[in-house]
Amino acid sequence: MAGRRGALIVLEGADRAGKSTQAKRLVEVLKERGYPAEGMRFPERTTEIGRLIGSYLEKKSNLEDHTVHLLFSANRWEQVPLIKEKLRSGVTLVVDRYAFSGVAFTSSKKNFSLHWCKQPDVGLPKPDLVLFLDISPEAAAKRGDFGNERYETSAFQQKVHKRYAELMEDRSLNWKVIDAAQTMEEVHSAIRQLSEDIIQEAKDQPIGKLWL
Ligand code: 2DT
Ligand code: MG
Repeated sequence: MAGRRGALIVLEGADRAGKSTQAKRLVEVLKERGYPAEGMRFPERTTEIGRLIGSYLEKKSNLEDHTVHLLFSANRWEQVPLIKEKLRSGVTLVVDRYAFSGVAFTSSKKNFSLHWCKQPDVGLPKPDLVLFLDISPEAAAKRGDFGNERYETSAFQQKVHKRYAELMEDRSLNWKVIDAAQTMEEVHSAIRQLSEDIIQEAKDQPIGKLWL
């Protein structure tokens, strides 16, 4: 029916929680079940801003901490016209990281408040569902070593986990915590069910604004 929009579904969580694998699988299965769906990820490293971020994460360049925070946010804003267009055309978007990663990571640095970190992303399209793939640092470590990118240390990841917990206290967002220590199939079926439910709920509602 005309006018029915797709849902904005975000996956968040620590490294090794399985976000990218689950995002990909969710898109495939939604499509099989007849829901138009596409994946998206942040940072989106292929744009000009994304290349600056990629080089920073790979430690090929250094950027001042506020500056890189704003670049991550700008990297989302530059996709907003596309996000709105897709949702309005009925496509459900499954997004691997969003503003919550932005806030959780930067606010884990010294002298950054949660409040300051949220501001650049205020007004972004609001996710209809935020799936937090929760895994203990110990269980994550069993899945293999961290990589060599910036932020990939267990000390930093533990701070990030605490910041996510603070963000999840915000009841104006539809957070769902998934135990990511379950098998891949169990995690998948949990998020598929929640996603199918939210697609039904969101389809007749306007797109919301984040943190407004
Ligand atoms: P991936 O490993 O998922 O590519 O993430 N990050 C991400 C931020 O610091 N701010 C942000 O706004 C976003 C979206 C999390 C690369 C790293 O970038 C961090 C891990
Ligand atoms: Mg990574």
